[in-house]
Amino acid sequence: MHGIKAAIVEAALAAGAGAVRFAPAAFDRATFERMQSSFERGDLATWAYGEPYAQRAASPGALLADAQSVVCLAVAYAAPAPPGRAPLSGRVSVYAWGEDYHGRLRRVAHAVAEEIDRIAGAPSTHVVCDTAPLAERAFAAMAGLGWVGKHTNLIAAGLGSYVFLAEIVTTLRLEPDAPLKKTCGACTRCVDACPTRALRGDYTIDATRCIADLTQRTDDIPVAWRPFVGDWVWGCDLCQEVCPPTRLAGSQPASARGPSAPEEAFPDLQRLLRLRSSEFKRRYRRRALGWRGAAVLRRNAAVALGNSLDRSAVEALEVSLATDPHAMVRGHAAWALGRLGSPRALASLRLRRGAEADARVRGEIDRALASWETFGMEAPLTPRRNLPK
Ligand code: B12
Ligand code: SF4
Ligand code: SF4
Repeated sequence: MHGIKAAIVEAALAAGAGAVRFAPAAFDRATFERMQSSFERGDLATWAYGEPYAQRAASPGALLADAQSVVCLAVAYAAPAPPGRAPLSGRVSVYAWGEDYHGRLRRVAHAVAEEIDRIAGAPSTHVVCDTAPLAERAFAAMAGLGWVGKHTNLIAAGLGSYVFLAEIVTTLRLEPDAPLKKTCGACTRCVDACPTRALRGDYTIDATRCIADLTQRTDDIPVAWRPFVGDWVWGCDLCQEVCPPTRLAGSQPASARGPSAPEEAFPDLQRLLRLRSSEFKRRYRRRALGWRGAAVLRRNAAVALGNSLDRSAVEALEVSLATDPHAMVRGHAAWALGRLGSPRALASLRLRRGAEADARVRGEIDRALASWETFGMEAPLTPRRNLPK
């Protein structure tokens, strides 16, 4: 048994995993109940998860008949940010820099699965990388790979929380490792750093207000949350940036590959706002931030430009409001112009009010203008050609 586990660990480390531990594959009631409670609170409302998902997520046996063990892998992804940052640039979360991480994760996990199948002498594995209904953090915690922190990410011992998780569910019976006895103790840094108060401090999250969720939803970002999204155009790292064990771990040598271009970490927002399908296919389709399509990225760029409060963004937003083919993007451009609130921004909102065909976008324009009118701010009624910035 120990020899088999040692061989699996060796194969996993050789393939690029930072840590490997073993959990039992039995249905786990505590995981089911934790998950159910979070669904009942509405924490995952944007994901349409329900009780059947919670049942499956707590049952590795639902993925592979006669499953006995779950081999849990942590793959480190911390990387140094490129130096320097241009004005009017947005931020992309570290996990989404470079090639889509699913490819890298699958390569590591499949190499381990092959070794397990070789040891078993027959196919005996099912690989899980992010997309399957399995409570990956819960099984990783059970295996003692790390502990779930108050930011709800798994903090892997010695590696911190900038780790992806992958699992190999197998019919091989492998002795489970013990969970760690660690908790966050009195620390609340992540809770205090979260701009939307998504983290409650009791190891749960209201994901509907998490910036990572807001930037990847395919419908409107609720108006109340837009200012808090700040300059993030994909994901958010604020709660992990302040996390002491994650900071202490730093960038692991195996993954200390910064983005190949600063644009990956800090994209030019005005360029992103113009992103159309041919450039999207070339630059983003194979990256983690591409999976929701180009319009979602343009919408996020509009929100970040509004949050920049930088009047030099007005012209790009005017063009977006007048020409973007997607009503959602035009609506968020209108919001952003309202947030910038310069005379020229308000004038273009008034100009577009009459020309806009979509009722929802007109609603956004009205709201953007009303927020200034309520406070008695005067915007020019007639837009002129050479308006001041
Ligand atoms: C939906 C989803 C999201 C949603 C919701 C996140 C959430 N916290 O639930 C959103 C879009 C917000 C999101 C954001 C991010 N995500 Co995400 N996401 C997922 C996904 C697909 C499902 C998560 C899920 O089921 N959530 C529902 C909750 C209730 O379940 P849970 O998170 O598994 O929580 C369980 C544990 O916390 C456990 N637990 C809690 N306390 C304790 C205590 C003990 C003792 C034990 C044993 C267990 C335990 O019980 C809970 C219920 O079972 C997983 C992949 C997967 N299949 O698991 C990736 C995953 C969780 N995401 C991941 C990443 C990297 C991120 C981001 C960091 C990306 C980013 N920078 O923007 C952020 C982090 C935001 C945050 N603070 O959580 C990684 C996390 C890696 C890690 N180290 O934990 C995962 C595992 C993907 C992967 N395969 O690597 N994500
Ligand atoms: S990822 Fe950002 S918004 Fe989400 S919980 Fe962490 S700090 Fe809050
Ligand atoms: S910042 Fe502190 S409380 Fe939050 S996860 Fe890290 S150690 Fe835990």
